[in-house]
Amino acid sequence: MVMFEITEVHAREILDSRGNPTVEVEIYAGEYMGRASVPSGASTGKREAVELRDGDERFHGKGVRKAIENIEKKIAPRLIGMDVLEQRKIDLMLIALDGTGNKSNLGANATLGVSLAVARLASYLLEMPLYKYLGGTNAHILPVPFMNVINGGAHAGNELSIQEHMMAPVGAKNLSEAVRMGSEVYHQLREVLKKKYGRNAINVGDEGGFAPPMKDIEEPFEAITQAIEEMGYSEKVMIATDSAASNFYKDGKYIVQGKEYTAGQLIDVYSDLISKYPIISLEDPFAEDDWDAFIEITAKLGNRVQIVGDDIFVTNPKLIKQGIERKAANAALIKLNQIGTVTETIEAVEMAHRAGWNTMVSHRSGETADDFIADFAVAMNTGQIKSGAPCRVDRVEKYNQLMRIEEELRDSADYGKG
Ligand code: 2PG
Ligand code: MG
Repeated sequence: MVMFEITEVHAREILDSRGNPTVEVEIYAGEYMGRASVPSGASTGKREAVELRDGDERFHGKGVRKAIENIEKKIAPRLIGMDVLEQRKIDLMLIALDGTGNKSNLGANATLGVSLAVARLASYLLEMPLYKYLGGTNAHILPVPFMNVINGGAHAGNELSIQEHMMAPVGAKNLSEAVRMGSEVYHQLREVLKKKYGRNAINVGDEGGFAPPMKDIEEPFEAITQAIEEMGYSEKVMIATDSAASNFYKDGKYIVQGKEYTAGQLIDVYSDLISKYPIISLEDPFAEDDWDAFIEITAKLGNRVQIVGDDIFVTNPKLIKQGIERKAANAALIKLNQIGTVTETIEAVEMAHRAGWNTMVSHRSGETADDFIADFAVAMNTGQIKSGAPCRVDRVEKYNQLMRIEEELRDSADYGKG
């Protein structure tokens, strides 16, 4: 049997797309090295695995020296000598060494950095593309890119309550055509916004989408629909949202654009939006603890649109299982750093797929140039990915990697869920 022993582990502090420190890890097997870095969210679910921050005077408390020390002093001695090809064994070792259930001991930023770098090193050693190493011979579906073109909520300095207004070129014939359509609509949208709201409307938010000074819940949908129509893509490019509703939930009420709603009233608002605009997917339409509202919207609208759980499930197989049993959604958002290892993330995806749920692999609002999620989405045949607008290197590098993969797979690739 082939075996590649881990010989050296190194971690350092680098900056993410928001200029905050994050963890980068390098793992060696002899002269070969696998490198990975860890993203970071702004609208985080409270049950996410813990991101360890130093809390001292450096970087406004956001330093990650503790996580790095955990990698070099606690994880490395266990990792050195292990076989790089034993991803699951390594991840189980990380989980056991942490011992907490939410990675609060070692930090999910420490465990994930290691877990990702191990996978990448293994794929180099086997001279295999990462998507094929992780997904096997059937990894062939290029995901529909859900591009966040109007930013709000915690990702922008504007008044919009809904965090993400995305477009999804579902009718493209392949991924590279989807990326082209996405870019074309994005630039058309820039013109639409400039004309209607002036030059300050074309500043961008954390995920590369525009952050215009809009006041009404419908304005972003109107502008995106107009840009899609002007490009002639009405039948091909659809709209999706991530409300990240935990951020506008207070004392049992939802405060959207300054108005208060009960969960029932907010369902009516969503229902109205999906009948007016080509919306196909609603992520986190309600707060992470409001399971009843998730269950109700899934029963009422789940046959018309995809209901995606992000903060409510936090890529945790146990919570996804509950969601399936209680019919609280029909899709799960998948973020590696919410759970902290590659193995647990694979379990989360498989659990969702077995129940007939959709999955969407996701970036975080704080990203690095690391394009791991592109390969991961193909490996898992999720059919959907969100990586922000077709703008800013931290966002487009994932879409660019998907185009490279599509080129490599050629005729054996499929686009979307078919
Ligand atoms: C989300 C993510 C990514 P954040 O809510 O889905 O878009 O945002 O990384 O800030 O949690
Ligand atoms: Mg979300």
